Amino acid sequence: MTTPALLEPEGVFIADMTGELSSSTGRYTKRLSELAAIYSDTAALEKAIAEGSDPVIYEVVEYRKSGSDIFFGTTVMNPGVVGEEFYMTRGHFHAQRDMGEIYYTQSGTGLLILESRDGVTREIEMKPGVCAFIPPDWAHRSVNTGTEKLVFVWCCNQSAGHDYGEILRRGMRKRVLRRGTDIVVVPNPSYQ
Ligand code: PAN
Ligand code: ZN
Repeated sequence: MTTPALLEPEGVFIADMTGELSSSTGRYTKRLSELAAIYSDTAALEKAIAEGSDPVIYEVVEYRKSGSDIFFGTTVMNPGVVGEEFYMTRGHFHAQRDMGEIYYTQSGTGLLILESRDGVTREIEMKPGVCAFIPPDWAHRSVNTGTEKLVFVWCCNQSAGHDYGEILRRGMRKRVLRRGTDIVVVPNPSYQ
């Protein structure tokens, strides 16, 4: 057996309010128009886009080194709603069903919604200092319920992969809505 080459250790500074990494290897941005399928209020979504604003909902910045088992990065979510529904990520299961993840919130507030394949749902509050443990085989979606950016650091195995298909097709069982000044978690009426 050959010994793998040693990788160089590195301290990466993560700016708590912007999620920017002092050293990063990739990034992507998701705008509202790319996420149309996940919001229930199609009229509100079309109106926002027709009015010329196709806001950035979130940005993901990653630090990934070939030859390592783990990698990490940040997700930076803007505040806002589509109709009553707070800005959220697509949500996914990991393609590798035995691989979990952690989400450590650096700034802002939100809700991490999770569900198992057989329909158990959970919510974990996201706020600075909370490290959410996402066990293997729980679908996970983050929702910015605050008025500031929600910045969290995630870390998982590079092989974990994303399985978006199931959540895109049928949605998640719970939705997180703004009702006046309240944040409410309600069953998803269009869940199939
Ligand atoms: C995160 C997510 C990131 C964006 O890095 O990929 O927050 O969410 P979606 O991928 O659901 O759009 C993660 O959970 N990686 O496994
Ligand atoms: Zn994940």
